[in-house]
Amino acid sequence: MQKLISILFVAILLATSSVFAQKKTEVIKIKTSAQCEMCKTRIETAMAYEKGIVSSDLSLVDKVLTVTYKPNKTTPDKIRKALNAVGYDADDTQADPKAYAALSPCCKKPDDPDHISH
Ligand SMILES: [Cu+2]
Repeated sequence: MQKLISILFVAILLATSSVFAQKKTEVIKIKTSAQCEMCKTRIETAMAYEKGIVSSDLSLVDKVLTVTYKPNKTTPDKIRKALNAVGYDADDTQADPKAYAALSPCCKKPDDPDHISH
């Protein structure tokens, strides 16, 4: 009986450690169509609510979003789709037209006639 308990104990330990091993994170960089500080807040807030995303940071210098995520919970494709859903292009994927139309003029792309700079 004692032996059985210790075998079970080891099995549980192994199971838990494999769960921890899966918590490893990965980092991707996504080129976005973000323009300003408002975009940065909007994007980083949206990312904070996305499943599997640990953290995100948008650089307004090169408009690149750096995302730390759990590869067992989400994928780069899902992250790009989440960006599209709030109105931004992400690498080669296009912004959702309705979400883009709802953006403030300063957040629209510079080549858009609706774009107004701050
Ligand atoms: Cu903006």
